[in-house]
Amino acid sequence: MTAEYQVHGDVAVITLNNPPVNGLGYATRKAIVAGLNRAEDDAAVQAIVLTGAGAAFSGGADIKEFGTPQAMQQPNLPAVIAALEQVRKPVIAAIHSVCMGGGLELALGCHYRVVAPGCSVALPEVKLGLLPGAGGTQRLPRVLGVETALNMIVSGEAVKSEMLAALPGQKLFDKLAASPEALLDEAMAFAREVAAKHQAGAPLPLVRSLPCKHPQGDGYFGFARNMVRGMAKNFPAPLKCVDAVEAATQGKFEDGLRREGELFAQLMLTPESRALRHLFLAERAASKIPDVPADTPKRTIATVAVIGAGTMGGGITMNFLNAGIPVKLLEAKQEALDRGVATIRKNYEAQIKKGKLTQDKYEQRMALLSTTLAYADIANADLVIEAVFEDMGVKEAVFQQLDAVMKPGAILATNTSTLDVNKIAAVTKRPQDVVGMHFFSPANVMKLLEVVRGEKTAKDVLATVMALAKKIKKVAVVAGVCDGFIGNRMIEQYSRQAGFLLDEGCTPAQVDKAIEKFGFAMGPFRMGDLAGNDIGWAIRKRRYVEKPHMKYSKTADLLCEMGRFGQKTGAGWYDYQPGKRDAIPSPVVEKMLEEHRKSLGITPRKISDEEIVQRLVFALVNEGAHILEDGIASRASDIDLVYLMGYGFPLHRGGPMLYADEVGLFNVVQAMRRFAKNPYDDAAFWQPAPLLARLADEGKTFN
Ligand code: T1G
Repeated sequence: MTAEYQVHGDVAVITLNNPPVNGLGYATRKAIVAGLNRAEDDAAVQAIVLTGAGAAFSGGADIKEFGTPQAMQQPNLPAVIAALEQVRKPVIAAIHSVCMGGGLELALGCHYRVVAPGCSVALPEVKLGLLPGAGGTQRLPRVLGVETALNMIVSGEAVKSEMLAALPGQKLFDKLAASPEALLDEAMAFAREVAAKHQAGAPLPLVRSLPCKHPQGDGYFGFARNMVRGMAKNFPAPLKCVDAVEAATQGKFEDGLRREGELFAQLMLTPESRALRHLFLAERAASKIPDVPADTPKRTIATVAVIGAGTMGGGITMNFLNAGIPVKLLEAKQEALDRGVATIRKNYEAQIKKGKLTQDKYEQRMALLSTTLAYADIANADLVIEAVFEDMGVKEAVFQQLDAVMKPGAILATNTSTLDVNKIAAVTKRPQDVVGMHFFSPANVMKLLEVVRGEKTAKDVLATVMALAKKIKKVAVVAGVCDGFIGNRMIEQYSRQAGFLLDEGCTPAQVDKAIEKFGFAMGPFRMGDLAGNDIGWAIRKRRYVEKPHMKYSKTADLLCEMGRFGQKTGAGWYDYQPGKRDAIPSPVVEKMLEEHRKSLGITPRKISDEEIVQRLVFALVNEGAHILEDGIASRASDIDLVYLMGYGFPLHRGGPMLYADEVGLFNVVQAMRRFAKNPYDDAAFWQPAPLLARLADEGKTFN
């Protein structure tokens, strides 16, 4: 059942029951209306209570239903809310835990609302690239006032019920229950009270009948638009939220409702909304590992050890301290340890200065940190994460020591960014306990965590690490073992294309500007100068040995041979003034490129921004398709998540694989056929991955 109906004396109770969060899918909407009609027809029923079973009153419209015929199948949500308002007996919403989106709009259609404390109340549609499409932009301002309502609608952020109930003059909640446990009884008692009043002829209160005005309407909404325009870059929804709420203050309720409906329909069709809805579902899908059941028992992770107090080790450590998990940090030398701890302190102190951390929280976290130079001291940690120098020999030596000292059942994780986790596991007697936890720098900031599954990694180790990732607020994506896992394997092809574009006539600035206009925060050359061009240089040197057939532009090596490692050496692809980060096109680099092209006999040509973007992005798409075929990622949305969360792919485009779907895989393959004809490019690479060719041929999509 998706909504249960029970009568307690003279009160009918309709309980939404559509786990996990009582999403208002078609069947649930029908069941609500059926319950209302049944209560209307039952003379013994004097009042109706509407509530939710389980973990939510309602998490809103069923996001999984969007884009399917059921989403607008009558009764759609506005119709259910209209039915609520037409019931001639008092309907009381009994709200607890989560009341969001369409769930709050449903409650606003009731005559009264009783809420439990601790309930998260929100209209988060803007986070999906939408706006409340079932009257929320018209009703919420009528019960909370225009400014409070607009802030909630434009931010999409949740507010606790007791906060809202305490707002002077608020009409959202008629009663704040003593506790979640007391909610239903208090709601039923309240229902009986109001039933008596209405039997005596008092009219049923409707939110839609409340006035909605703002004393300085034009000025306020003009100001609101300016504020929103600044923060809504690339996303149309926030500004339309302002339009919809403004419409609520300008005329009849029905007119405002119609305006809201128009704006909602427009947003539902935008690629930005599709991207954000894709991201919402992708984040949740990523936590599911096809062959690891959700109820796989997890190991307890009460204490963590980190090997290596460098930039990565320090950042990794902070994630666990922030989650209240004690960490023992191990280094080979005291001064390295002291440096690492000092860096952690500095990071926290910077957060305190910005008001993002309180002094006592800082002290609590630092109290969870201990340090040591002896492996014996970390033997009892439940998880140890190695974050030492990116060299196989060094890592194997560390894992041999870990294998010797760590207690049975400890999880041994490596933070390697590209090395073979199976080889690392093979130096231990417990490969089933070895897993990759690839954090992204800065590890205490970047949300992405690639969980690298070795051939022998045990299922409970995976389940444990995925749950732990959620606890330390990371977005975890499982990757198989290959060179570069998911993200670094893809950026390798992206970087190769960037190099070829220089060979053929582009300047670094032209490539960066084109891809930054597409939406990347930073193009490949500015990024190289920031991260350090020597890092890529070291990886390429390894690849030249491992993959002698792979074609690369020589430009990046020529740059490094000039000692131009980027900002850290004051010059890279760009020139930099001392102490400044502004990237200045460099005549030295320009000259190097001209000489390099001459040496290759290449006559530079004008390359369009469109070709630059297609070659960089479709290189990601094609490699992503290979990654899917190789089973390194289990779904296209995981690849999108990696690139959105770890590599700065523009959020409003939903990731490389969704972007390819939006462009149309047929068009992607057509472009690749053109690139394959370019003698200075890598024709072999531009052969579409078989999966991509098949999907394009069948008119299908990745997602
Ligand atoms: N529809 C469908 N499934 C949903 C859902 C929803 N609205 N919300 C959550 N789920 C699923 C989610 O996919 C996951 O499923 C499980 O619930 C647990 O989610 C007309 C059009 C409610 C605060 O934007 O913010 O109403 O992975 O891991 O951390 O104006 O989910 O187990 O299969 O996030 O406890 C507006 C979105 C919709 C709320 C719970 N509502 N959800 O957080 O669990 S648009 C939202 C959330 C709308 C109307 C418009 C959170 C949560 P699975 P979870 P959680």
